[in-house]
Amino acid sequence: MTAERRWSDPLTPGEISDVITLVKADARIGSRPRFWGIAVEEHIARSLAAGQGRPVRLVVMNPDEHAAWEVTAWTAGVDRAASLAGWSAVDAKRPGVSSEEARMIAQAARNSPLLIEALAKRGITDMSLVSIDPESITGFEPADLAERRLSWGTVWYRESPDDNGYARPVAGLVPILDLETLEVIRIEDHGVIPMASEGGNFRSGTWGPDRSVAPLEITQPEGAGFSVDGHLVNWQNWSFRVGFTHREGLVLHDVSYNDAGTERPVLRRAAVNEMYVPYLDADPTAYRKNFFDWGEYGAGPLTASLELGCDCLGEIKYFDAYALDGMGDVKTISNGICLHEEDFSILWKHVNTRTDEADVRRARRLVISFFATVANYDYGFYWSLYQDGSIELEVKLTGILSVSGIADGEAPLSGRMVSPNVQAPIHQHYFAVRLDTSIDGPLNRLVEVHAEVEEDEELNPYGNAVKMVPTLIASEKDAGRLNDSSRAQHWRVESAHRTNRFDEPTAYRLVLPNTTRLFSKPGSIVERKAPFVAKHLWATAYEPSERFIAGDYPNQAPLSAEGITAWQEADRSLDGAELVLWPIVGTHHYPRPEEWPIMPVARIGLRLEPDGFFTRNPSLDVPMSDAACRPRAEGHGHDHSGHGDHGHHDHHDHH
Ligand SMILES: [Cu+2]
Repeated sequence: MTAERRWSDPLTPGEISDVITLVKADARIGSRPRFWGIAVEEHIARSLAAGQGRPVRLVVMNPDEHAAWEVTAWTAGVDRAASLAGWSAVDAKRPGVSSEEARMIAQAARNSPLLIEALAKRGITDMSLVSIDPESITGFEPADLAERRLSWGTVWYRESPDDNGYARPVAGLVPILDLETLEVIRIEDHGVIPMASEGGNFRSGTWGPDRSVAPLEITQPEGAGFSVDGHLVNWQNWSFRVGFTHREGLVLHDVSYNDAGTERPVLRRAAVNEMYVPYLDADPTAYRKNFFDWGEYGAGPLTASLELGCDCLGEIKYFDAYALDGMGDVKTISNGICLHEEDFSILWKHVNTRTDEADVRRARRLVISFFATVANYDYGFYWSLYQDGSIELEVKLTGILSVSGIADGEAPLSGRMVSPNVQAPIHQHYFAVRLDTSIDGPLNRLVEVHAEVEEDEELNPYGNAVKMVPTLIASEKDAGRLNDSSRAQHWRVESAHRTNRFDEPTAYRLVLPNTTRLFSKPGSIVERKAPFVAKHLWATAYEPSERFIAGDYPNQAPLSAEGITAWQEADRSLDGAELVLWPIVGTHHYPRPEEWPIMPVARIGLRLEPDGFFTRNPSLDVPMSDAACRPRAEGHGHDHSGHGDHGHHDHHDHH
């Protein structure tokens, strides 16, 4: 039996199509409308009863009129039929680009005499082996075209239809594309460079026979340890609700821990809010590569179906995902979200050497994940809940490097050779996470903590005394923070309501990895596009209209004008506020030849750990599981401990 639809549940195919049918009946959208980004208005929906119709907003474009509207509407529910509520014009340049729009402009480009002629100069005449990826152009619009809805193209060649589509970049060629009229406006040709001579396939057998690998099976003889009711998940003491949006993909709502019978909220909402991927290379086919992958495309429709290739092992619950495509149809992503448990090595352990007794507990985590395929790159987003009360987000970066052609005998200035005539530019990936915290209730405080020596000699006679210095981040003007792991720096999110037995506010600790900065020149377009990457943590007081860190419509947006740096100017109090944290987790990617032709997974993420939230170690009740430690008959396979990720086969399979 399925639970009744709750406000935070993903939109259903019926809800989406009912609303789109109403929008399509309106004459102003013209004969070839395009759609983008339907989403529930969560701040209104929050107060609705289960099963009621929900308020949504979406964008519809009329490319013939260079017009776009944000439409508000209600989905059908037990209390109402679907209805439209309002239309408000938005700048037609600014809505995100759908995969359908991308396919249309790519086909138009393949038919363009301008492109056919430029490719003929390079000996390419079979246009069916050419692919063009329209890339967002924000900040790099040619001055004479600035009012048009634009894109620029990266051009790729395959030697056969099943060749790696991203192994042979067509160097020096940059088509400027109009997404509305579907025309190649002009082509920049920076000169012919020899095409990559070596292929980039990664199928089994391409570069030699497969190695032999012993079977490794995960068995859960009594089934999964979690329960799912609709979109509500319960596992050990944790519970949360699964959401899914066009912009963010997977969303976790109402993450809560049952502490000996008391439900204690931790997060009201958690999602990866935006990605920014700037390329730091002046090559003519690379310098415009700076993507807001969520705001300019959208995680929802880019979500990969795990039916196409399964990532998870063990007893798995899949959730299908639904997205609105660019033509107004519902795109079903079967098995878009994966929920499963993983063994995670040791939870805690001690050997009493006086008695030769060992106490050890095996750790387990509940993982909910999805993968988004963004053209060449594949990004996995894995949220894990642990038995010790901690929460982790791990981002897995894999797929194919976005490369450029390079002339014979040249060395890349801002990149690395990965194949003959192919260089991979230096670039970065910033993941802007949004955490609506609710540590023991809605009102929280943010405190930054770092280590310092005690300077008072009376208090520190031996010179070794170190104290942890807390600083309240009292208002938004102080709430753009840099990480500094050399000072043991971290943040504490404290309850404004509840204290522990030591009279401290109950709290969770936010730990960010040693992350990166942009390195580019001040005032450069890459910097002005995304001012939020200048800090590692931002905090705001909850405001429903402040949804996305780079603003509602970052595509072709004015630089630096919208998003979190603009919101901070309100300087609202954070001292006992409905706190929203925006950690920026960034990785500087200096490519390696070993990441070609496909990248082994690279990982980055963040951790939330209980910090005075519980009275003591909350995992003392985890029972011993001795079965895992029994020696195998062959005598060589005690325990493959030390790694916990059974989600991937790479480099774990032969110990
Ligand atoms: Cu990368």
